[in-house]
Amino acid sequence: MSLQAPLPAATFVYKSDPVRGRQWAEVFRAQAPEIDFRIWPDMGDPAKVRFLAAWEPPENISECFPNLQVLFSSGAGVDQFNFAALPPALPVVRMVEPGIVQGMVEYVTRAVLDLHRDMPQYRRQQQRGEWKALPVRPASQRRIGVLGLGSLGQAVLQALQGLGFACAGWSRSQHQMDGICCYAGSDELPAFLEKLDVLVCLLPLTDATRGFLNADLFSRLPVGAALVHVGRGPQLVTADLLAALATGQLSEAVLDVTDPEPLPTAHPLWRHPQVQITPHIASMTQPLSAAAVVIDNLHRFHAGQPMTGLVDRARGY
Ligand code: NDP
Ligand code: OXD
Repeated sequence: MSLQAPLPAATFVYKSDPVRGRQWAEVFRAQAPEIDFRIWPDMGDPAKVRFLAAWEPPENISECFPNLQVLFSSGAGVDQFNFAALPPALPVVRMVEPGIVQGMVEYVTRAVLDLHRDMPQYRRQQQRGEWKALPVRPASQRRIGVLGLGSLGQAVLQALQGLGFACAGWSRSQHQMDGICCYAGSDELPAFLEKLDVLVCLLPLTDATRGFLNADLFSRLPVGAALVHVGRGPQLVTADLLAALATGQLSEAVLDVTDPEPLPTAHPLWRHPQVQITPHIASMTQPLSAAAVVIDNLHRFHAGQPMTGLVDRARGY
């Protein structure tokens, strides 16, 4: 039960997966009963809708909801929003919640351990019926770098550091993390890349990161490095990845995101022996923890405090 003062009465519309929406509704009923929580297309009187949580908002958002005060993304990313179509002053909030963080930590940790313990080679050896041991390298000698030191990148690095890996991170602005080498900006990118065995991408998709994982970047990694891509498909230049795998510049790629999604059945990535593909499932918003975070943000909004995950629309994330 919430000990906070009740929120002002308002309508909140949820426009995303309705099954998960019903779990959000339960949390709102328990923690914010003063909010009229509705699942799209049920929106009641559109003039009363003050808050919208959506993966894809309606195109004519201002006409649909003339009095909207906050747009929440139902996921961590906001690249699916057409910012140009949103009222300029409308606050946009991305999803920062413990469930999505835990899912990403699990996915990336599994991928890094799989690469670290040479599982792709052993799977190929098994197909050939080949019994051959490879040297076991201690985690402390395996260098893992994460692009993006946001809510997900930092949690992933902390988990990998806990397993004993040598960890580094790169972001736009300078960060400090205990025991982790933090690099910032394009000037420090080459120094970050040149020491890595595994590169993990957890950048948001913006104009600055579209096509970021390309031949030039791959050439700055040590020969034989591996890629784990969990950001967004359009950040990766697929032809450059295939070329880097062909020359041995990259040894393996684990891709949870592709361009396009779904990846067409005939696409060469599906059958590439050094590529693992999952269908954009690295992490998912967990309804119960997400709804609680959004209710907390409604309290912050009404108290004039900064909301968790508020997007800087000029930066695009
Ligand atoms: P955050 O907004 O919290 O963090 C983004 C990080 O990226 C920040 O550290 C930021 O730097 C850095 N960054 C952004 N642009 C640049 C740039 N041009 N150059 C260098 N660094 C940059 O995001 P989250 O950690 O919450 O999420 C990251 C992304 O993960 C999401 O946007 C989404 O695309 C993806 N994702 C994928 C999922 C999946 O299932 N595959 C699930 C959830 C998310 P700074 O700190 O300096 O601002
Ligand atoms: C997200 C995602 O951004 O699932 O939440 O990719």
